Amino acid sequence: MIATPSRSLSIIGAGLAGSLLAILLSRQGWQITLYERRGDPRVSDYESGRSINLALAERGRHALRQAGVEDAVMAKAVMMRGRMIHPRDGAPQLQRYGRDDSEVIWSIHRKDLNTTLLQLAEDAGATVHFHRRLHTVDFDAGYARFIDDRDDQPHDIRFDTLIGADGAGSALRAAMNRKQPLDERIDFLDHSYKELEIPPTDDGGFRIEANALHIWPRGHYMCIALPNDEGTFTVTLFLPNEGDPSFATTNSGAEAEALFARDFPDALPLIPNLRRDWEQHPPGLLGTLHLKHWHMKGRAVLIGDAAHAMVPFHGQGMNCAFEDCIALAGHLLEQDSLGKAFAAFEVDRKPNAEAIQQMALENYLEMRDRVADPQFLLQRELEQALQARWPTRFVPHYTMVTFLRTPYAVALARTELQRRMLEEATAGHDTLAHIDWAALEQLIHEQLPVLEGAH
Ligand code: FAD
Ligand code: 8RB
Repeated sequence: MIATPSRSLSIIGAGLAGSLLAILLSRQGWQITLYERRGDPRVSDYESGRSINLALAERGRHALRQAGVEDAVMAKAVMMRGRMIHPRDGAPQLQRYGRDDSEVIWSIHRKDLNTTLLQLAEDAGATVHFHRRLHTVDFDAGYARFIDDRDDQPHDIRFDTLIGADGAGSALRAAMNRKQPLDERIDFLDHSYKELEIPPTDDGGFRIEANALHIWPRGHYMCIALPNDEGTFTVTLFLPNEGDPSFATTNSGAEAEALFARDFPDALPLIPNLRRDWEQHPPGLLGTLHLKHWHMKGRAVLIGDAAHAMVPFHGQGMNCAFEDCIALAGHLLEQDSLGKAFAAFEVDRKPNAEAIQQMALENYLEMRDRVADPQFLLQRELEQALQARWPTRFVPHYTMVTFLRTPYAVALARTELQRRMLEEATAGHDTLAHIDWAALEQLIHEQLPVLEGAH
C-alpha cells in the first residue's frame, strides 16, 4: 500500500510492541500517534526503580535488527548460556540451551528497551502522548476518550484507526468487545508469581553464575532468576494459589522465609529483602487469553499481549509481540486496504500465537519438574545426538522456538512428532547404548522434512 502523508494510525500503548510498531510504520510513511497511560519512562520513576528483565531470543532480536536497534540493546544484554539447575541436594548444574555460544538467550532491562524504542519512534516522526489512558471508544463517531490519571481529566480525540498495543488488560479490546463480541476467554493458571531480588556483592559482582537462567525446580512449583547487567538478579517464585505450599499458606514475610529455608536453602541467603519484598508486592496472576477475532474491519486491530497474552514459561511474550509488529507492518505494505491488512495479519499470526501459548504452558511442567528427571535427561541426550546426525531435520524443540524463526505452529507440530520419537526410543532404557539408529533414521526422513534455517 502506498501510504499518503494523510494516512494516520493511532496506537494505544507505548510499551514494547506499540513503540516498535511506531518505528516500523513511521518509516513506511504513516503518520503515527501513540497514547500511553503512564508517564514518559525517560523522565519519570518508572517501575519504582526496580530492575525488571526479560529474556530476548532470536525472534525478538530479528525484529530489533529490522528496526535498527539491535546493537544498542545488545550492548547491555547479559548472555544466558543455559539453565542452571539448582537441585534440592547437590551442586547446581548447567544444561546448555544450544550447541555453543551462538545459541544463547539474552537478559535485557525492560525500561532500557522501552526507552530506546520510544526515542527511535519519536526520531522516526511518531508523536507520543503520555498520561493518556484509553477509557472508551465511540467507533461510529470516530472519537476516543482518554483519562489523565494525574488529575482524572478526560481528553477526547478523533481517530481514523486504532491499534491496540495496550497489553493483557487492553482497554481497546474491552471497547471492541462492547461493539462486537470478540468471544474472549481467559484461562487463568491456578499458579501465580512473586518477584524478589538478589543484590550485587559488595564490590558490585554477581552473587551466582551470571551467564545463566537459574532454575530451582521443585515439582509443583519453582523459583527462577535472571541476571541484570548491574550485578543483580530478578528472582521469580511461581507457586500454586491453593494447597501446600501455596500463596494461600504463605502470606507473611516470615512464612515466605520459612518456605525458602525448607525448599530453596541456597537461595535464601542471597535475598536479603525477602520479607519486605514479599509483603510489599501482591502475587501476580498468570493466564492465557483467547479471542475469536483480533480486528474490527479497518477500524481497529489488537497486537501483542492485548491479542494473545500467554503464561511466561517460554519467555516468548515479548519475542512474539515483536514478531507481530514485523508481520503487521508487512501486511500493511502488501494489502491495499487496512481491513484486508488486518484480516491477513490475523490469518497469519493467530495459529502461531495459539501454538506458542500452548508451548508456554507445557514448558512450565518441563522447567519445574522434568529438568530433574533422569528419563528426561536421557531424551535430551538423544535429542542432541539426533541433531548432530541430522541437523537440518531433527531440530530440538527449544532450538526451533528460541534460536530459529520457524513459525510457532510448525515448531509445535514437529515438536509433537519428535517427542514421540524420543519417548519411544528411550522407553525402558537408561543409556543410549541400545538405540536403533537405523529405525530412527527412517522415521526422521519420513516424518521430518528439511527445516528452513536449520544448520
Ligand atoms: P506491554 O509491553 O505490556 O505494553 C502495554 C503498554 O500499554 C504499557 O506501556 C501500558 O502502560 C500501556 N497501557 C495499558 N493500558 C492502557 C490504556 N488503557 N491506555 C493507554 N495505554 C495503556 N516476554 C519475553 O519474551 N521474555 C521474557 O523473559 C519475559 N519476561 C517477562 C517478565 C515479566 C515480569 C512480565 C510481566 C512479562 C514478561 N514477558 C516476557 C512478557 C512481555 O513483557 C510481554 O509479552 C510484552 O511486554 C508484550 O508487549 P505489549 O506491547 O503487548 O505489552
Ligand atoms: N513473566 C524465560 C524461559 C525458558 C527457560 C527454560 C521462563 C517472569 C512473568 Cl518463567 C520464564 C523463561 O526453558 O529453561 N526463557 O525466558 C522467562 C521466564 O519468566 C520471565 C522472567 C517472567 N515472565 C510474569 C514473570
